[in-house]
Amino acid sequence: MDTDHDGMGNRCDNDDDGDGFLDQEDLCPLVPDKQQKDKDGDGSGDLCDNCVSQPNEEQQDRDEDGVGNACDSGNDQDKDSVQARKEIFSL
Ligand SMILES: [Ca+2]
Ligand SMILES: [Ca+2]
Ligand SMILES: [Ca+2]
Ligand SMILES: [Ca+2]
Repeated sequence: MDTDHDGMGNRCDNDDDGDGFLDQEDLCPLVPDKQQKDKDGDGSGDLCDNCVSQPNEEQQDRDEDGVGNACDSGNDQDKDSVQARKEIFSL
């Protein structure tokens, strides 16, 4: 893996995404994110936070649909990333 293609593999590159923020202080170590915005202040940057407006430090996502448990209605059973409530409305 060499996310930023700078010739240094992620294992020895201390800035994996090449955005100028070292991994340790980068809110999204694998997403180039020069803004480093973290609206909910949970330590995950907006660009990689699976619940941008809900503080969820763990970023847990039980059903792996890309929507964190903290803001997941839990109804995306077909895993197409559209929550069931919206899918019902769109029928
Ligand atoms: Ca970085
Ligand atoms: Ca956040
Ligand atoms: Ca969050
Ligand atoms: Ca989820």
